[in-house]
Amino acid sequence: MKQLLEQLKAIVGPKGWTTDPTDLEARLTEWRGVANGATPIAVFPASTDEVAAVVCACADAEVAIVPQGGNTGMCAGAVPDASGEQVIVSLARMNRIRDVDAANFSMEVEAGCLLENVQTAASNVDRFFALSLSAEGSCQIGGNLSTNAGGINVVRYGTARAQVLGIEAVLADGTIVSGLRSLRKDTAGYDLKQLFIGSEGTLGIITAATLKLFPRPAAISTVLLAIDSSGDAVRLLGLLRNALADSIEAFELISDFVFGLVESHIPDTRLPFEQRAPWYVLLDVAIGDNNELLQAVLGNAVNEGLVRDAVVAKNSMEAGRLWRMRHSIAEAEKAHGKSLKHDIAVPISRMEEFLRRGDELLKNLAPDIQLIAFGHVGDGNLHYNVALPAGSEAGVQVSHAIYDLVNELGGSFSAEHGVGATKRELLPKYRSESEIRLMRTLKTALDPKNILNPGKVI
Ligand code: FAD
Ligand code: 2HG
Ligand code: ZN
Repeated sequence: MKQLLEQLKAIVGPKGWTTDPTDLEARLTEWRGVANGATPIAVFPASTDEVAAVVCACADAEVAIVPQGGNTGMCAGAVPDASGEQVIVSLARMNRIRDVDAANFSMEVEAGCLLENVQTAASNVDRFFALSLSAEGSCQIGGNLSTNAGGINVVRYGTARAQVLGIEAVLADGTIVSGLRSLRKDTAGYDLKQLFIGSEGTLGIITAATLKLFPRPAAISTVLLAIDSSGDAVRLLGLLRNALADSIEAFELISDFVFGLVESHIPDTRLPFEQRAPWYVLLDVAIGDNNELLQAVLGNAVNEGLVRDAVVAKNSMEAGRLWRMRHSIAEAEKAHGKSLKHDIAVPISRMEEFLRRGDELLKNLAPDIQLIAFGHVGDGNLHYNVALPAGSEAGVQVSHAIYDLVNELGGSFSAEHGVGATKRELLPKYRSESEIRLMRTLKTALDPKNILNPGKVI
């Protein structure tokens, strides 16, 4: 190991590494403080060639690599294990926007670009990069692609996977695979970029990507709706989709308990309704100046008994206030205390049944539980998190019962955050044997020494 460390330091130069325990601290633990790892070094290569040289050196020494972006992931995928023998490779110094091609609606960026900076670079040439999530000020595009991140705009634009035209990646033997084409159509051979998207650093290290840009959406109206039941949210989604089609940019469901947590833990937050409701939907509609259509559709929803009360933001400041409440949920939940996260998806048509049966199940298993339910119902993806009373031992049983229900309804135990280290044992349980075999075949073919993020996903 000592010899490898000297080699790595030489490859990345004096600004490209740290062994200082204080610098390393935040890199060894997941965002919520779960999973504490150890490492002899974090390296910060400044180019794709340096990443390749680092990987070659680690492969020769058979030492494992943990690729790290902004370390905002929620399943301990970006932190090393406790052995102290895994090297962190951070992409933070590879943060250049290489090229923006406004005419082609595309841009080429390095993996370490913060998501927020990618969005700004697109907006500077009057284009729109569609991925958006609460951690956008600190997560990196490489991390977003490696986790196939979702966020609030999936209902209209799809997940991270759908925002990519090309990928440059370094394989486990140090080979650079350069597929940075900026084409919408390309049927020449296998679509290799998709191997690296969503594979959480286990099949290669993403060093750059060509991203798809969209025209800026029409002026957006932000609306907060108070509703009586989660079932009404699903019916409302159907009604709005029929009437407004693709202009729905975001459709988020949040329980009253969750907004209560935000109001308790995040300064200057308050719901704009006089009377509270059990649930709320936060909606962005790119309606332009067609306010009459929006008013008519909302009026219709009220007449159908799907909406109890509504607030339409009058300006961007009011919209910002509403979205600040939504984007503060994870922070508020963390301040509230420990909770179990269940980042699940079911077909939207089964969401109501999931919530009804989930409620019954929790009442039977752990009556003192607090349900922290919110999320991207427009995509069928809900954060069905639960806080258990201190000392409760029901955690594992509760999680498994929820995942079994999700599975029965044709859903997924991991819809957004990935598998990482914390959900690894769930994969063989909820994926078929043939799928697992194929995943293992791919892993072994691409990483025969198992040095890329071992202990994660598979
Ligand atoms: P990291 O956490 O550093 O890494 C995530 C995984 O990708 C790890 O397995 C790591 O090894 C691997 N990896 C990182 N970079 C590379 C690379 N260049 N090449 C290969 N592998 C790599 N997620 C959502 O999907 N939707 C949300 O709405 C959302 N909201 C969030 C809100 C908050 C407040 C927080 C803290 C997190 C949220 N997340 C959300 C989770 C997280 O932000 C995403 O998973 C994000 O995509 C991770 O990016 P990152 O750069 O922090 O990656
Ligand atoms: C969100 O949608 C994130 O805010 C975080 O995916 C979810 O904290 C969570 O469980
Ligand atoms: Zn989410």
